[in-house]
Amino acid sequence: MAATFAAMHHLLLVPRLRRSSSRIVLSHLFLLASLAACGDDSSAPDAGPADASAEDTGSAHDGGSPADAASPPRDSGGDAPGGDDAAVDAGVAPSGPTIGARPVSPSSPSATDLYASPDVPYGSSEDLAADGSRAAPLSLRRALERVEAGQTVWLRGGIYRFSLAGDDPYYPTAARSGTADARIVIEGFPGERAVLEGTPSDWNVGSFSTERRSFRVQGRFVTLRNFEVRRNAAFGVYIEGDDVIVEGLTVHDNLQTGIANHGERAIIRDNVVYGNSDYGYSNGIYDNGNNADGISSVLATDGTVIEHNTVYGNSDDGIDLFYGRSITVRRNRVYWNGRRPDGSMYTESDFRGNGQGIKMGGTGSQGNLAEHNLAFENLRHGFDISERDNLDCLMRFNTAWRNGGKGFYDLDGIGNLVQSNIASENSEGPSNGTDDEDDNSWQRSGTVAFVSTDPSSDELLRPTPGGGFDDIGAYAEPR
Ligand SMILES: [Ca+2]
Ligand SMILES: [Ca+2]
Repeated sequence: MAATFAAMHHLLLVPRLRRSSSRIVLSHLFLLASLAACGDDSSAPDAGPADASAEDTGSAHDGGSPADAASPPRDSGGDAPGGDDAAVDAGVAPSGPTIGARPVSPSSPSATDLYASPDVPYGSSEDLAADGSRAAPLSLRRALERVEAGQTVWLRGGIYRFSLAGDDPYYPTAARSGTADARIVIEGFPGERAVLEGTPSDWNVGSFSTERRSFRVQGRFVTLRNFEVRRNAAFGVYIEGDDVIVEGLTVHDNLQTGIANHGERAIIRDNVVYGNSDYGYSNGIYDNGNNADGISSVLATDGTVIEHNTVYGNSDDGIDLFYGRSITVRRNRVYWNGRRPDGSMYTESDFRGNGQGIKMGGTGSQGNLAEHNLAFENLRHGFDISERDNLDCLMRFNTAWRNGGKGFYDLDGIGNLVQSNIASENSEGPSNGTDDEDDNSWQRSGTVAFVSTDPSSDELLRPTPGGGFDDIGAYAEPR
């Protein structure tokens, strides 16, 4: 990690440059990948609040990041930021829990779409002869090479296996771009289960870079919908292009972060992300649990929305916004991070995962918003502004319960605001009691009682009506 650490410290010295250029010139992909891998606290041995010192007095939060205003609920028929609403074609308002992943309605096949089958080997005579119709599907690789703006690639059911070993080392790459009005969609065929599966033993194969060991989305205006990604040797999904939507995916058991976003204005919603872990690996991007988050959005990912995901049992953090700015994190259900996906603890002495539920960013982060999230039973803090110079972060209407650290860990005096949250039964208390806390449960009298503490309940951690707390916390609406 030495080179990465050096790179990190270099970046720490140039936040102003980064702010003036939203896409800082970081052509060195390994660096990007490494940053995504670290995704958090590489600048410090731990998410260590100890070194925190307010060194800036950012302006008070205006009550919501830009992303907040730009992304209404999905009942508008689509909430792609940047005025791309028409491009989101899943027009049915989802049913399901208020907080956490909901079922994502499939889109409708069209005659011009392409079909991919796990039974068609890339470059085979069958693949070369196929026209990509439902009757004559392509290999996934060939479909991704051919797809045009406005087309959907339908993934027929089965397991698509990828490996760097052998004569044709390959993990899937979605390199082609759609447009705002004609996205490229890669979607699991309705009623079937399409699984993209990597090979964990690829973690140390030759000189392949991190992105080569991941399902890589390089194109712009690409949507991934309703399939499964597992057992990649690095990231489950690695987003490099802007304006990407990832929804309805199940992403698990990858050796690095489940969904790692490096693009601007991504929408990451209704995914189930669990069991991603680098524990047992210690080389480069792997650090015995310290680097595999559920979802990360780092560096120049302005305007990204991470909502309605269920994120649990990842070895490092649930959601990590290291370096991220103007990111909205809402209605996510985040638990057991820093623990195994069955909730059991890592008891090994060399385990290094931080285990924060939602980490709101580090040095250079600004204007991030977390609202209506549940974070419970994570190894450490539920919600964390972990490092100095995280400006204008707003955490409101969230609930933290039974986390191993504090409910809310925040730094004072740099424009952050912790408001109208509920914290209950967190091992180290509700918060660290700074001046930027307002009308939270611990600032009221009485004890919070919940309708349900059953993790499978859609009413999990809803305060008992009339109990004095039902106007704050994750289920309350802003007044
Ligand atoms: Ca992390
Ligand atoms: Ca970490």
